[in-house]
Amino acid sequence: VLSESEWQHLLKLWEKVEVDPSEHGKIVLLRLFHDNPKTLEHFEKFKHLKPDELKHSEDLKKHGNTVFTALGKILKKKGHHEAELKPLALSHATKHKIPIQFLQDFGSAFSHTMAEKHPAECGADTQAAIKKFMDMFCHDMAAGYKEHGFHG
Ligand code: HE6
Repeated sequence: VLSESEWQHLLKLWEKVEVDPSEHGKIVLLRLFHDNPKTLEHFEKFKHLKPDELKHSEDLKKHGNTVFTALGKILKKKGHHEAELKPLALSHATKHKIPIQFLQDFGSAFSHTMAEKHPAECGADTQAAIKKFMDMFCHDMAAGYKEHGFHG
């Protein structure tokens, strides 16, 4: 459970993200694909691209926007995100089949990217809040996965 001050740190950071969600999303996804190349294999539309094509893909920016818009909606619920998480757990468990470990890897890529791009908004307390938020996200996604019989 995050404290009110931890949520405030996250919402303040998110104001920076929202200036350009597609660019933030793209950078985090590129970092994820680099750190764990197995994550890329799940994307039919990206897995055949060469590294240079991936880096400049408009489609990847579009997907970055999709992912970060969803993440922002969840964040703004400050823990009361059941309705937002439900469809995500369903699609990532049954359609995309994404192991929870990959969601954790996404969390690391997200956290590292924020620290790099927004050092002023990413002090130790904000970093700790990001970790708590992503742990909560992964925990709740895992619970949703189980309901669909996926033990990723
Ligand atoms: Fe995924 N995703 N995703 N995802 N996703 C999404 C929101 C995916 C994610 C982590 C998605 C993924 C593989 C996500 C995906 C499609 C993630 C939305 C809103 C949509 C969509 O509606 O299209 C997180 C943290 C959030 C918020 C992997 C790997 C990871 C780690 C697809 C292959 C695939 C797809 O469309 O094919």
